[in-house]
Amino acid sequence: MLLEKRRLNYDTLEAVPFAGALGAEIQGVDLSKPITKQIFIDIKQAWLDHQVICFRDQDITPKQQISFAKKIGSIHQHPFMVPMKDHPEILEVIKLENDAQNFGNLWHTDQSFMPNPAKATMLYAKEVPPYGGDTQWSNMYLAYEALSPGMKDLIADLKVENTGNKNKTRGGQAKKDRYKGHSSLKPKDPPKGLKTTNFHPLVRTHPETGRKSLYISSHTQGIKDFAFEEALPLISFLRKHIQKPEFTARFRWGEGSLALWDNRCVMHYAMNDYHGFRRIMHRITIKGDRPR
Ligand SMILES: O=C(O)CCC(=O)C(=O)O
Ligand SMILES: [Fe+2]
Repeated sequence: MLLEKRRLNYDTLEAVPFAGALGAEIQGVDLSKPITKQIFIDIKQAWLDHQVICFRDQDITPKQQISFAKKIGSIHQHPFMVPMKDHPEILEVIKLENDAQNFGNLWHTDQSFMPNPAKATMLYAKEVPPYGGDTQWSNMYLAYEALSPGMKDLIADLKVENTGNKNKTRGGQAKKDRYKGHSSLKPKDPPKGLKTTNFHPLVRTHPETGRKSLYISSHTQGIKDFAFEEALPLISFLRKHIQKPEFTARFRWGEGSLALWDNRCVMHYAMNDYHGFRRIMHRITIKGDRPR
């Protein structure tokens, strides 16, 4: 696998990659200070270049986080989860000492079951465990490019069926039941009439970079015009393929770390390996377009 040489220097900041596949730590930016036009241009470009950007030791208020997020796009509200009372734009992702489950413990891309899935997710660490609780991402440009020409041809025009609830590949369990007994994740019924199963291209083209990537996640439960038994082996193969370590990066959080990832070209996975400790994150998702 040949990785592209990545850009490290921008006019107002530096990007220090933390893995070969994707991900860079941004140095030289204080998010509690006004973000000038040029700083934002550089942040945006570094994000598109590295797919995931992380900032360390930031001290920002919920209002500052919201206004930073709004520079990327308008805020996306989670259809199944109850947001923060005082800041409905923010979802608190919490795992307490005695919770068994965490949120996002599957390879997925946010809201890929919606007609317009979230384009970006911003996670800001308020409290982190002394060890564990890392987030992993996988680069879907690389995962696509690594496929054989035959497989690329085979999947070129396929549409995946993504669902946010009662996924057939995971035993059909409802989200509400999955999070039952979890003291800190607050699922709610989605708004009436909301369609939470949608079809999207399995190979999508990024609207800003023009690059092709795979779009497959834990929400995928079928392929358009395929029988379930026919689709399952292909879905299973691709799910395994996207987890190849060479496509991935892993971030060790500190209090005050902030990560911004591009849901259009990366999958992510929240590690559940810190039992007995608490982890509290402030999460904002940004609205996206319909994948093409
Ligand atoms: O907590 C994390 O590391 C990520 C959780 C997740 O999947 C998300 O916030 O979308
Ligand atoms: Fe997620």
